[in-house]
Amino acid sequence: MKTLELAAQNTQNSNVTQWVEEMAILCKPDHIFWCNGSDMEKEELTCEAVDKGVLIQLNQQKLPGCYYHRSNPNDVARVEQCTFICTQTREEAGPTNNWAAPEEMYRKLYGLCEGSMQGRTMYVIPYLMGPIGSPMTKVGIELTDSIYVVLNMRIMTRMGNVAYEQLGDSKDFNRGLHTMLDVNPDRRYIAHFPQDNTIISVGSAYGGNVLLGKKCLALRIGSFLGRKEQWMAEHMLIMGVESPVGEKTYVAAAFPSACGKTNFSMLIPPKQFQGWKIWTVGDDIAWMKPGPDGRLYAINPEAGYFGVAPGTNMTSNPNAMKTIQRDTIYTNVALTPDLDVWWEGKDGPVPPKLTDWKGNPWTPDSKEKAAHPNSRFTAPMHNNPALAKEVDDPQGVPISAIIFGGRRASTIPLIYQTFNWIHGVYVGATMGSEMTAAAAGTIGQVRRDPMAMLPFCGYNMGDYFTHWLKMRKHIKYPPKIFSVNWFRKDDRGHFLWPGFTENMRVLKWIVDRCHGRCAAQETPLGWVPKAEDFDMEGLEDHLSKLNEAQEIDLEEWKREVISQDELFIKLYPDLPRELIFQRELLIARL
Ligand code: OXD
Ligand code: MN
Repeated sequence: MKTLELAAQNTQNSNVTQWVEEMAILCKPDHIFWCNGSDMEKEELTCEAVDKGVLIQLNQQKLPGCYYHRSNPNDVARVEQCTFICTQTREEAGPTNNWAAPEEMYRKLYGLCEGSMQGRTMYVIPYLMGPIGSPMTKVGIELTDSIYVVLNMRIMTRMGNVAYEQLGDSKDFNRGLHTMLDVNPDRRYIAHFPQDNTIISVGSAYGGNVLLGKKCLALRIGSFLGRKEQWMAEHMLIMGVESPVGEKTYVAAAFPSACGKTNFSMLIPPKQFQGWKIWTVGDDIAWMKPGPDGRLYAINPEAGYFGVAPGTNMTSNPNAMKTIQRDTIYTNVALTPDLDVWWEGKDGPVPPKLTDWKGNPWTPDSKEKAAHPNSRFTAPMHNNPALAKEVDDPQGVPISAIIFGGRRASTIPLIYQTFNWIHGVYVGATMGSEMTAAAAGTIGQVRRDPMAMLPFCGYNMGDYFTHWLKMRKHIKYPPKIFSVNWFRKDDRGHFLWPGFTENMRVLKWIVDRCHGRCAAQETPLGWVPKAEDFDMEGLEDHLSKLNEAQEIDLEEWKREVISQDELFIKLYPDLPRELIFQRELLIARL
């Protein structure tokens, strides 16, 4: 490390410079590169990444400003088994997290980091999670030896000197250290030290494990800080629903990874909904805090989308297709001979020849998928034609409805409204979903994923439920809470609801309920739409399927309640009694 490079820093904040110096002494990089977030810097780093073979320049006529990256095939998803919450006690992390004692984990990881950046550059990435100047925004600094991480962080966050400006001379910033080592799964750890506001990630280069602002800071550390500071960090999209008369209603929705949050947040209403418009505030994460007017306000801490490519097309998400036409980094998709991108479920015919995500020749006869099922695009939110202008508003948007939804082939109806906040917390807490490719694991198996936060809650899940219950006291006008399931199937395995654009019909009912514009029918689960209030104009052929999608099968529900036991028993010592009572009430209603 050269003194000269420490002098080239862009901040006078000695809390930052001292920590960077300490980490540089540990990791021993050949160079330190202080990112400032400028366009010139982006160009310089992109050229370097191309020269080094980290990025491939895509066809610039078709995809201006777009690049391609192939990850190590052993490193393609989040690895929950390597993710640790290192609180002082095991109880604070709770039974749903891997726990290690902080001292022990620091020792192990600093050991692995020792000299890990020799022959490499350490990039210092200052970034903001949240709009500039927002009291909810947090500052993070990530040190990494991956140029791919720098270029992705530049899209996913407000990155550069702007973060030093917000930080001033404070020491209140997240310290993130990332080093790839030799990208070996045996030496892969994503460790969080919530009490120190610190993250250390080693041995991976996959987005969710290494873009430390996203899952690590905005959710795991964020949820921990949220409990301490009376706010909520949630795995939720945020959207604005504008009616034909210009009324705007803001909705947040939690679905597990790869269950369509990005698609839903960018929805284009069907033609029968003339004058309705959806505005995207965020597609993955919401930070929510009670405002002075008694409502719950949300910001999207991110500045880009790290979306799943397969299945993205002009039907599922036209706005995403437009968003990723330029200035996008693609990871692990397939390539056409003219350096365009392709993935399973993209529009148009399957190309006769491709190079697959591993770099091998691929034809439609090939047995394996051309794009990895968890291949991704990283795209700036400002490319989204439906981007809400409020996205940079420091005070955020007031949330009227919260939606919980999983991927469930049976049991869970298309839509119902919970009776009240506590009941809503119970429904969110007992959410289940079939597993997807976003995390390494058994695809298709149903697992309980409370509030879609199972892999992202930075402390004891039982205490997290208590935090949700307590927040009610601070929100005078709480959002109404709904449950949705776009994925229910009939006996022959066909989806009962067409989904995508048609989800607008469900959303409109939710908005009408928020404004008290329609009554609803009471069921054992909650309130469901009356036929006359649920707009099926143009979709009349689907009426019988809608009824099937709304069916409440008491036998299935008894099994559902019994299967919740697994989670409840696991969390029992810290489970708020209110949730146990809610379960009793549901059983009684059933
Ligand atoms: C994501 C995830 O990448 O949830 O957003 O895995
Ligand atoms: Mn996510």
